[in-house]
Amino acid sequence: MVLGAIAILVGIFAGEIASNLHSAWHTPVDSLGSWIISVIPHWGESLAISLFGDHDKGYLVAIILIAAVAAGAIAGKYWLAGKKQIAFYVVGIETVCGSATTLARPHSSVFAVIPWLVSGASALLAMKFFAQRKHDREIVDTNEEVSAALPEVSRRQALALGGSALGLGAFMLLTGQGVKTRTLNAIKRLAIPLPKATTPLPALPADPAAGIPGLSSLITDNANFYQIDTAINAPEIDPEQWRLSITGMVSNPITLTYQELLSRPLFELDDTMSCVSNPVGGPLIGNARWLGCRLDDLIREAKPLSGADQILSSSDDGFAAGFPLSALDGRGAMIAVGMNGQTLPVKHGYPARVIVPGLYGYVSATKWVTKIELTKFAQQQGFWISRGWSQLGPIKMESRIDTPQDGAGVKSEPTYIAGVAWAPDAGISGVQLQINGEPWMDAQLGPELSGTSWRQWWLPWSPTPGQKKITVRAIDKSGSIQPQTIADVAPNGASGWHQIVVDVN
Ligand SMILES: Nc1nc2c(c(=O)[nH]1)N[C@H]1C(S)=C(S)[C@@H](COP(=O)(O)O)O[C@H]1N2
Ligand SMILES: [Mo]
Repeated sequence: MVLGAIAILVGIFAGEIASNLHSAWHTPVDSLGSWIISVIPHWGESLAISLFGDHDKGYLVAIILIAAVAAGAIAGKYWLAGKKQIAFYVVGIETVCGSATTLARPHSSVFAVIPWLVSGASALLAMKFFAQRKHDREIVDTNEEVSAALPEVSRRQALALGGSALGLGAFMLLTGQGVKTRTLNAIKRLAIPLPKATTPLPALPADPAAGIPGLSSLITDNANFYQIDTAINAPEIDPEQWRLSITGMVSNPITLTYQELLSRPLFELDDTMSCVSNPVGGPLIGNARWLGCRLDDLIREAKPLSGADQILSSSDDGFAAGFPLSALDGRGAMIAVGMNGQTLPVKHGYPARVIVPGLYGYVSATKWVTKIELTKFAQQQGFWISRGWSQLGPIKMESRIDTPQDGAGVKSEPTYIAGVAWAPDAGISGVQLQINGEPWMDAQLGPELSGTSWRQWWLPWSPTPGQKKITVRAIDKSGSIQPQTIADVAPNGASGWHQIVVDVN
C-alpha cells in the first residue's frame, strides 16, 4: 500500500512537470480542483468558506492529494497481491476521469491531457518498478544463490540514478514554458510603470487604527486583502498578449491593449469590496484605493444597442459576473489596473479587473478580465447565478466589531470597542453600541473616504467585571438603521447585528 501511494505521488510529480512543457497546460491537481469548484453546488462553496475561509483551496488541494494517495495505496495492494489488472483499472479510471476534467475547461486543447497521461503512465511504471524490486528482494532474502548471482546496485549507482532523475525534473521545470512565462510575466509586471491618476484623490487622512490596537486599518494592505476566486492557480497573463474586448450588443465593438488601457484618463476610487459569502462579523471584505479608467465612458464609446440590460464581464478561466447596465449611473465603476498605489497584484486580477462600487464581487468584480459583453439577463448569466445566488447583488449595510474579539478575556481597565461599518452607497452617518441590553451609545466615527468605503468607529470603554454582551448597529445617511433581521449569506448576502460576548475580569 505504501509503495502504491508513493507510486501515485511519483505520477503526480511527473504530471506537474509535464504540465510545465506548455504554458496553456494545467497541472492534474489544478484541473481536477478547478473542475470540482465549477460543479460544486453553492451550499458546498458556502460550507467550504465557512470552514476554511479564504484558505479553502489549500484544503481542496490537500483533499485531492489524500484521495489520490488512497487510490494509489489500493492499487499498490492489488498489484502486489498479483491482481495487476485492478491496479491498472484504478489508475486508468483516474487518468481518464482526470483528462475529462481538463477537457471540460473552457478553451482547452486535446493536448492539454498530456500531463494526465504522463502522470498515469508514470504512476504505473513506478508501481511496476517497486513491485519488481520488492519481488527481487524477497528472492534475495530467501535464496542465497540468486542473491549471489544478482548484480549489486551500489550506493553510488543508486545515488547517481536518483540524482539524475531529480536533475532531469529540475531541468524540465526550468526550461519548460510554464516557469519561463511565469517569470517573464512577473518581470513585465514590475517593468511596466503604473501611470499616475489624471484626477488623483487627496492624500489619505491619518489612520485612527494607529492608536487603537485591533481596529482594521482604513485601507487594507494588498497582502492582507481577502482573496476569493474559482482559480486554483491565478491565470498567468502576459500583459503584451492580453486584450480586453467590449462586445456583444454594441454597434462599435472595442478592443484594448494593456498600453491603451493605461493611456486612458485614470482616476482613483476609494471603495470597499465585499464577498457575498462574508458572514456577519466576517473577514471577506476590504477597503482599497483603486486606480482605473471609467467603465461608463468605455461602454458609451462601444454604443450599446437598445434591449441590452446587462454588463457581463468574463475571464478566460471561465468566470463571469453580470450586473445591470442601469448601475452605470454615474458611480465610479472602473476597469482597475492599480490597487493601493501598486500595479494590480496577480491574485487580485492583474492586468485588469472590474470594480463596481456598491456591488458584491460575485456580480461585478471580474479579475483577469478579458471580455465585457453587453447582453440581456434573460439570455446569459454570471457564474454564480445558475448555482443559486441572486441575480442582483447590492452590498448590504453592515457593521463589525473588530476589538475586543468574541470570547476574549478583557481586563477591567480603560480600552476601546472598535470596528468598521459600511452602507453603500448612502454612506455611514452613525454607529451605535449596546452592552448587556442597556441604552444604545453613539460611537465616534473615523474619516469618510467615500460613500462606498467603510468607516471605522470606536467607543472608549472602561469595563466593570463580569460577562458583557456587545451589539453593534449602523445608521446610514438616509437615517435607516441597519436591519436586525438575520439572513444567511445565500442567496444575496448576510444581514443582522454583529454581537460578541467577552469576559471582563
Ligand atoms: N476571474 C474571477 N474573478 C472574480 C472571481 C472569480 O472567481 N474569478 N470571484 C469574484 C468574487 S466572488 C469576489 S468576492 C471578488 C474577490 O476579489 P479579491 O479576491 O480581489 O478580493 O472577485 C470576484 N472576481
Ligand atoms: Mo465573492
